[in-house]
Amino acid sequence: MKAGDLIGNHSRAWEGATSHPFLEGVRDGTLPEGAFERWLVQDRMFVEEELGLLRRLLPGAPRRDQNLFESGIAALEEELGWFEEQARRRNLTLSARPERATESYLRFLRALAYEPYPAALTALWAIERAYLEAWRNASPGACEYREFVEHWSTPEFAAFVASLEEAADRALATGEADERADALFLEVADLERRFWEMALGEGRSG
Ligand code: MP5
Repeated sequence: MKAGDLIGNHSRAWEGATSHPFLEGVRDGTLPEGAFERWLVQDRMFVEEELGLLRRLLPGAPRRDQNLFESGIAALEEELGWFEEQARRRNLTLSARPERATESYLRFLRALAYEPYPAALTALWAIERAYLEAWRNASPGACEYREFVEHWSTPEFAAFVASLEEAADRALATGEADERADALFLEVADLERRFWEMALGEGRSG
């Protein structure tokens, strides 16, 4: 199996992850009040946990993939600083509680390090590819959100996602982890959709 096949094999689930009223709101500037800020605060928690995941996966990765993890870690560290700066500019407090959809995603990220490497890498690729497509779908974005659309639309980010896909394809080549990779891909698609729903204020906890 190739990682990219998963998108066509699960096109409805993928559509749910990458096209959403939240993204239409970003594009048209019609988001309900508070939705973008909620997404921002919750997504910073996601990025912090994702950084932990990359650090945990790095030592067990094949030598030829280690560079990819190192550049991913550096990019995520920079991104965390960027999120914090964005929050500061908007006077948002970063100490909020994780929403239910965020909790589910954080739990998923923590468990990924225990999955077979090819399946974990496929999930990581799906996570990044989802944001690449989702934010492209919001392009060019209303002016107050444009910086975010651009952040996940750069050629560098697209190249990183393509490198993850190549690495996932190499890792999947034995076929041994295909079933697990397929299941994790579907989980990512569902978690992504739920994250957008949460940002719009649906399915919130407490
Ligand atoms: C990403 C993200 C992309 N920031 N948040 C969610 C919910 N899914 C995917 O990850 P990155 O590392 O910020 O590009």
